Amino acid sequence: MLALVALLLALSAPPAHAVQPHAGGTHAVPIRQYAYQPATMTIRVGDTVTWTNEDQAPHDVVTSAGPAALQSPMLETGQSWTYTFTVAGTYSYYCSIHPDMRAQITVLPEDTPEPQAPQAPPPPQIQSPQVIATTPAVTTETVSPTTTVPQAASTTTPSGLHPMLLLAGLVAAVATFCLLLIGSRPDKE
Ligand code: CU1
Repeated sequence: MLALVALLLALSAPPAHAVQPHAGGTHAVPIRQYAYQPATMTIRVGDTVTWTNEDQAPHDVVTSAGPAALQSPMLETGQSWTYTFTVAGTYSYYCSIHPDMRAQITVLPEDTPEPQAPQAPPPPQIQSPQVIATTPAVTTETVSPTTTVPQAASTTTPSGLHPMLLLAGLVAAVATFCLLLIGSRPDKE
């Protein structure tokens, strides 16, 4: 069981890192068949992107819009160009030789806690079932006292008879004792 849990944790951890590109991370964008792959990607400030031309035709990377201007040299087959994004924002770029080749990179601020947002909702969802779970428990406890109340009433009724019987027995015992005393005195006189 522990091994299974450890395996699940180990398997779930790497995707979380893949979703959140850490600052200073590296990303590869191959240029294949007149297309940047992937055409859209989201990274963080401080991340580095490397474009590599895998086509026979030359390509480059030129921004058409964005907070900073990018202009790569012409990349021949097998050549690559690396750029480190320092300004957050959305960058649209294209190939100056093939303007139909378009792609986009969204650069998030470094301190944006993206994976913590989906993690925050689960705790309140867990807490609300716990509150609901305690509420029925209280109601079941309140039901059980009502059933014990008639039991207590029925037990008090027979227990109330016992003192009466004890009193009657005591009275009878005292009476017989007194009668014995009275009866013994005239014999001596
Ligand atoms: Cu091109």
